[in-house]
Amino acid sequence: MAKRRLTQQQQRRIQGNQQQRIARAKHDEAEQILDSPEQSGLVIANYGKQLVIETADAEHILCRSKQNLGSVVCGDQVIYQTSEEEQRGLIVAILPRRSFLSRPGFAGKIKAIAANIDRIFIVTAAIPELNEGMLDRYLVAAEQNELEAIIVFNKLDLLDEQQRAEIETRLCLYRELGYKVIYTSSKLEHGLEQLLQELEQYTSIMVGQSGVGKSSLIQQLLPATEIRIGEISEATGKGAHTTTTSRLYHLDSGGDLIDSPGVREFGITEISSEELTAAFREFRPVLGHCQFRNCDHLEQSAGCAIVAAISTGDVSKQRYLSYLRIRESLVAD
Ligand SMILES: Nc1nc2c(ncn2[C@@H]2O[C@H](COP(=O)(O)OP(=O)(O)OP(=O)(O)O)[C@@H](O)[C@H]2O)c(=O)[nH]1
Ligand SMILES: [Mg+2]
Ligand SMILES: [Zn+2]
Repeated sequence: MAKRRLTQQQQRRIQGNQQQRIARAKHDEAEQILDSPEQSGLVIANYGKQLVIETADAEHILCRSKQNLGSVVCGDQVIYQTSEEEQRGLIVAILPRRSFLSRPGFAGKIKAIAANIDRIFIVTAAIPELNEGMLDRYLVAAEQNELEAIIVFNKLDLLDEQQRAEIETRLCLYRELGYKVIYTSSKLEHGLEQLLQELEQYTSIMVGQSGVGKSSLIQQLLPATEIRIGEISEATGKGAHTTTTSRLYHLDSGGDLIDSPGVREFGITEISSEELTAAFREFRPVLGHCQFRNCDHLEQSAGCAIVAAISTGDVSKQRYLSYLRIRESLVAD
């Protein structure tokens, strides 16, 4: 018998039937999972649609999350259910978060970074070069989320005496603001005890530009765990984004530490101008002291208490300029 050619209508019907079958199979699978008991777990890695959960028995299982749950991130405590084979899970709820860190993503979207963290370790380094503008933006994010920020300066081994002194002077500004600054070298295993001390008992995250050595530091803290570390591109002096997904590690000395992928830029959004002003902690003592209640704290604003504090040395010009730049970036959004 000659092979019969299907009409377009028949083809469409077959395709439609197939799609229905796939949808039904997916639905059945979800129903089957949803019949199993609810358990709680901790999200320790996020690979986009797939997440890894640490169960109460310290086992790791691969999960996806139920639709409409929103972003589930590293550090989230979740309720999940497993299929009969117990190999895959479905996250059905996120437990209330005590903190949440996010950054602007593409097309005005907010990219969730981590949840339930207490401390944010902002890692900077000799290479890529220390960038105070970026540091200030991370500090704003920390202040906005009421997280304690600690500044780490890594790759100290790459600097000579004079260069070290110069960096110390630059970071002294931040020490005076009350931020702890830790100098490290994962190459020389320098500063690691101090780092560990600050990490104990807390859930922390390491953030910072790609290639500053976040993963290298974590590797030093967890020698028994294999962590991917990247090469700095010789051409650009920039890292090649080695860590592509956030991952939570348990430290032997207590405390959890999340390694996060480096970023080129760290922008600030979703902050009101009042919140931004208060995020510069040295501005707080003079807030409300401007001559006009609706003062916009610009250099030309008459009777601005912040501008006045620059001339008395209570506010550094550099930080003030950083503040203005962030404000401009908010307006441009
Ligand atoms: N000289 C020197 N090099 C270091 C030090 N720490 C890390 N490096 C090197 O810096 C490069 C980048 O290190 P990573 O740990 O991958 O950097 P990262 O911050 O995790 O980068 P992303 O995952 O891309 O965000 C690697 O070639 C490391 O060997 C250090 O203390 N001294
Ligand atoms: Mg890394
Ligand atoms: Zn003012």
